[in-house]
Amino acid sequence: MEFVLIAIAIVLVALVAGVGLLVGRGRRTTRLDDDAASGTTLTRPRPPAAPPTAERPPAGATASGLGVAPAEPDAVTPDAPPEVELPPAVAEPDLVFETPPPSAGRLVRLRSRLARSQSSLGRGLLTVLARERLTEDDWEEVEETLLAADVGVAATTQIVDRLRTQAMVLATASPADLRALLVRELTAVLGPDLDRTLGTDRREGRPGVVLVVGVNGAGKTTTVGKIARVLVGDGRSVVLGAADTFRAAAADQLETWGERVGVLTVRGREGADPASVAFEAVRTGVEAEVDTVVVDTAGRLHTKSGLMDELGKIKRVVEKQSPVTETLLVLDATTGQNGIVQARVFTAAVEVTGIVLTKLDGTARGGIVVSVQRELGIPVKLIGLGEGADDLAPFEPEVFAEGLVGGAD
Ligand SMILES: Nc1nc2c(ncn2[C@@H]2O[C@H](COP(=O)(O)OP(=O)(O)OP(=O)(O)O)[C@@H](O)[C@H]2O)c(=O)[nH]1
Ligand SMILES: [Mg+2]
Repeated sequence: MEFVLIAIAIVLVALVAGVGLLVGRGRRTTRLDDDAASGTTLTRPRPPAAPPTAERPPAGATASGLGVAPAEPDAVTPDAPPEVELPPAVAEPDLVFETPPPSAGRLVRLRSRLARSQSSLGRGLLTVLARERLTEDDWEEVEETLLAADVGVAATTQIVDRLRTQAMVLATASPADLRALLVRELTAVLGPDLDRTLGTDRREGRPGVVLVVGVNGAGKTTTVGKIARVLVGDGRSVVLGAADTFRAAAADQLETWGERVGVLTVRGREGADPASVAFEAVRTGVEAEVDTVVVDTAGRLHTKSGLMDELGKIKRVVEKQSPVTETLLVLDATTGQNGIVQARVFTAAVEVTGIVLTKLDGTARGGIVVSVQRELGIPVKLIGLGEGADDLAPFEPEVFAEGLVGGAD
């Protein structure tokens, strides 16, 4: 009897040890792609239904053919959370990516999304200006309409002054002429001569680097995803950097955008140093010789000095690899003047070269474009006109003014 019990115990111990070994091996293989040195991971777009793969490529092989060698498995920290599996080294022939439309002409297509501004600003102004003899009260109404649309005091004064000098013309103008006149005056305050070229081109044999900054929820990640699509649509090659390591979901969100158009995302573990992720992203872009690396950042509203430190560090570290060619500040148009106050914190921290105004589809205050540009002295380069993947357009003053006034579609 005793012998039987001992035999059962031995069998049980052997079984437990065997299961333990298997579990251990399983875990080890899923972490093979974890680059413990930098805390970053390279993920290659793959179809959603792709079978999981935890195989390490043969020695000397590179992840996704981009010249980025995965780290040695021995260097993995035991407590590291499981990372995304390494994609197969060979290209998958069945990958189907979306082909976004090119950026040219997007604003013409999207300008009807300015409907909310159009009904309060454009129609309001046209109705008043069409009156037979304009009284002081009428001019005051014009002024109030412009101010209510966030056009700002200086630009409102300019528009009203210029319209008043043309009162004789207005008295006899046809509706079409009136519309044209209003479009012209609005265009004039939108800075038609500002350089709005997006700095995305390769420079001195290195990729262009676009850094995207802004407060919580302004639309940074969405904008980075949409910019990737604009660039892909225009025939450029792109790498994305998920330097928002504050939440894991932020990197997932960005990666999903990249996957749809076949763009690679470099990401870090939650809590990793944002500057090191940005550095890795740009290094990957340099090695792969892509046209542009676009880096998303976290939107925490830091204390001013914290923000300066973090963004400044990201820029400095990135520029060890390649110069930052564009720093875009994303502002939510629905926050109005408040957004301008927030913007000043960022412009003090980094040299912002362009503004992206998002959610213009959700506000009646389209005139915010005018005040943002005037108060910050930085051109609006892109505008967001919806949650759809291709609802981001290069900013064109005249087309925008036409959208505000309406009646052209
Ligand atoms: N209607 C509309 N919604 C937009 C636009 N751009 C972004 N959004 C929405 O705004 C929300 C926030 O966007 P995110 O891109 O996650 O913002 P974020 O700045 O990255 O946010 P954090 O990472 O939390 O700082 C999402 O629901 C977007 O779909 C736009 O142009 N129009
Ligand atoms: Mg984000």
